[in-house]
Amino acid sequence: MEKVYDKILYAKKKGKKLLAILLDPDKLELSQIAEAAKKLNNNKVDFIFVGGSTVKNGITDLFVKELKKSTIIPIVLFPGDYSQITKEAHAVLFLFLLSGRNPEYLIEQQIKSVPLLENTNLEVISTGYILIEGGVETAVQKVSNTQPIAQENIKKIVNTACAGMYLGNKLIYLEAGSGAKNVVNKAVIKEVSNKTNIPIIVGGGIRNQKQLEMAYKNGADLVVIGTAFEENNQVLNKILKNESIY
Ligand code: 1GP
Repeated sequence: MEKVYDKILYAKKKGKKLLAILLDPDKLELSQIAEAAKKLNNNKVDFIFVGGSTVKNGITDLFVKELKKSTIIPIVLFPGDYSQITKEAHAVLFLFLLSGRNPEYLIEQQIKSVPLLENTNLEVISTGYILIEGGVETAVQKVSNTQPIAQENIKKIVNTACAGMYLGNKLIYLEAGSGAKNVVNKAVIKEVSNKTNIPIIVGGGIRNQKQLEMAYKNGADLVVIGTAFEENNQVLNKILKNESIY
């Protein structure tokens, strides 16, 4: 299978925009996976992200195994905790919570994940993860015990993203948080995109075609949708056909 990061880099070079759907093993039953996968297979989904803030130990492994029975879309772990790492997936976003000042999410989790990464073929993709104020207190904020950066503080967001790039991150993830009321705004995406040269992921609160287009237009290379798909898995047909969701 083509490497996930190569696909992202190639798409960026060609100006092709990518879409990932986030499935949270805590919210989707094993028995619902096949049905959900069918919806993803029928639409233009480039990656399936799997992860959540509070997934119980061992569930992700079963979840990804089940998912692979129903799809050939590459599965990328987006772990809220190192215990969610499973060799069953194709790649893992190796996350650094750069907006926070909690050493647990800056280096401890990464060290704890090493034994789980050994003897796997997982593609490990270093990702600078920046939590941005999305209008509601999000699960990431609670679990990581860190504060998001205000949307208005563009300079700080840009400097944080650039620091991640200089540290060697291969991706920057601008995250408004799952279920965010306000998506990451265009000025933020645009500035980060202007000042960095690595692919940018944008997620959190995206529910319609307009928001998707806004993110792409301002420099997002990959957009992640979770909650809107969970709430209504017809959402993809509608988003891609430019119909409003609600
Ligand atoms: C959350 O960016 C993802 O980590 C997706 O957010 O669930 O709000 O789509 P939503």
